[in-house]
Amino acid sequence: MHGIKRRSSSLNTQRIDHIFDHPNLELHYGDVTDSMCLTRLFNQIKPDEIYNLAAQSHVAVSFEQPEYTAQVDALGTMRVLEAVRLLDLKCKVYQASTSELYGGVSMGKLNEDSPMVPKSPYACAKLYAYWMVRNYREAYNMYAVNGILFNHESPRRGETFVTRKITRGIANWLKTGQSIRLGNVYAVRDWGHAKDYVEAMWLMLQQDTPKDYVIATGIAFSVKTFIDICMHTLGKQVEWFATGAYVDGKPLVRIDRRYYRPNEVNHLLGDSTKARTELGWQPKYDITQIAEEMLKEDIG
Ligand code: F7E
Repeated sequence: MHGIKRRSSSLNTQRIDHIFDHPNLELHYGDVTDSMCLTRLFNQIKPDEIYNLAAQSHVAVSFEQPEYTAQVDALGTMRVLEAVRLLDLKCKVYQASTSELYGGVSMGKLNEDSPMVPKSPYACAKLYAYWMVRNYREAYNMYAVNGILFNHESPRRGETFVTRKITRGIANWLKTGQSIRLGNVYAVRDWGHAKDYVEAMWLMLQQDTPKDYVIATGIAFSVKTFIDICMHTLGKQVEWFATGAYVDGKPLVRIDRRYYRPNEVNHLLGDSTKARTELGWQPKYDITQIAEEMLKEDIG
């Protein structure tokens, strides 16, 4: 197995440290903004499967860095597809697409045919990538698929995404009493476990025909409810007010407008019937198990 990592002045491989020395893993420096490097690496490796998970993946940050987000998330995907096409590789390509494409305009369950109304520079860039994958599949008969994944979490989730911010924040609150500053706690997401979703990615590349699939649990909760679930697993009740939340009379959450987004995606709920029927996929983890696992890791 080969991986591509970006050069950084500080170490950035913490999340793969446990497999860093695995004899079957080879890491290469590279970047999806560098097409020559991609072409050279693909030509050298001759991969059977490519998983393009490279992205500026933070929705809020994409409003601050729209051009960079487009370079990586939109044009980066095009560079991957073009490199495969120009080298005439017979490899399969998985594209990390996203529920953000839907924009949260519908309160219903979203499937592969639901309208896409992107509401952030991140979602706009990912929509371009989504269509390029479909176009390369049709125009060049390439095995390229979009996995339209809803939010997926685990103890390895980046610290600035809301679930991890909450589980780390609770661990810190237990130690120091310092509250967690959050934005819109009424936003609703369909949260699954990254382990289940990675299995779905792999399944998508093991089929006879390349197709796009929604991967979701089919159950959605607000950020506020995620906090309630976390505290419930610790045997505590949360009291909510307009300005935040209290536990045992001590502030746990403070609402901070700095974490509101210029355009919010309020509600995302997925329907993964197609993946369940055609891939035989189904999630093994529910939200409580996800919260428990993340808290256990962060509280230690
Ligand atoms: O926010 C709200 C925030 O940043 C979830 C990425 O993996 O999933 C992820 O995108 C919700 C939003 O994830 C804070 O406004 C409130 O409504 O954890 P998140 P996301 O934006 O849904 C999709 C599928 C992707 O493709 C993305 O790459 O929580 N929220 N307060 C907050 N969010 C953050 N980050 N921080 C807060 O303080």
